[in-house]
Amino acid sequence: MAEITPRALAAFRTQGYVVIPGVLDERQRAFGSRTAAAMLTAQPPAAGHTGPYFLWPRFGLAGDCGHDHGLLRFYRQSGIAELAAALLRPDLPPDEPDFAQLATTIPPWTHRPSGPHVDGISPPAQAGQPETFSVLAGAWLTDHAEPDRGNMWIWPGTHLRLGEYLTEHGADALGRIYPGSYPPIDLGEPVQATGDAGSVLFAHYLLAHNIGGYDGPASAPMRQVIYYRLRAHGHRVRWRDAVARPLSEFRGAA
Ligand SMILES: O=C(O)CCC(=O)C(=O)O
Ligand SMILES: [Fe+2]
Repeated sequence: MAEITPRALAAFRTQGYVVIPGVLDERQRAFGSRTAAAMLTAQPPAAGHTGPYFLWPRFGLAGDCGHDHGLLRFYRQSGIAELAAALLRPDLPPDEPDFAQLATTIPPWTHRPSGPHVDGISPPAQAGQPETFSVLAGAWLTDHAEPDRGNMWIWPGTHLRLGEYLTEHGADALGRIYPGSYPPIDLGEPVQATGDAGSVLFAHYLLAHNIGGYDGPASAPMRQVIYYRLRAHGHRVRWRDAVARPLSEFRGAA
């Protein structure tokens, strides 16, 4: 069974992300893929669309027919909650998410991100409390072993540098950046997250990241990831402290 080793925790703390292999077994992956396929049939991308295509299901109360959303059931079966809890402090387990993101990338899409973004920033006109969270969990339904197959781009270590910036400028500086952008800190060089299908990527909320290109033929399978944006219990009231002290919600000395 997949677990968070001390080495994985150390990587998450210093790099801001870690890929845990072998989290989803065949049955769980098949269930995730069936659920994704049904969602894409109900809300398909436009004919001929290439590049990213995202769906954002909200879970709410059990649906009209009394069933929970498939992606909530997938979350409960996948073991992601237990792994996230092993990254987070024992007294701050993740709350169950109330929405998910089905992220797909349809080839060919030769694209290189010009820079990163931070999630959950609304347009300045509606600026208010940013939709911060603790950790992004991405369940890879498809293979990410090779780069340039829609893999997420990541700027390692930026979660710590952005935390320093927010300590200096105040946590509310987050709400003043433009959506789809990132505060002016030293980014360093990006990497692409790679690993096999069935892996789960955990990325710190503050980590600089962006959507990557898919340099493959139109006949190649679309890339599929299910993302959950997880909040450690009580994060909403603690968010200013959580972003100014980026490791304070996680295991190990903050
Ligand atoms: O496509 C991806 O893996 C990244 C998506 C992303 O960063 C976002 O939707 O906020
Ligand atoms: Fe993002």
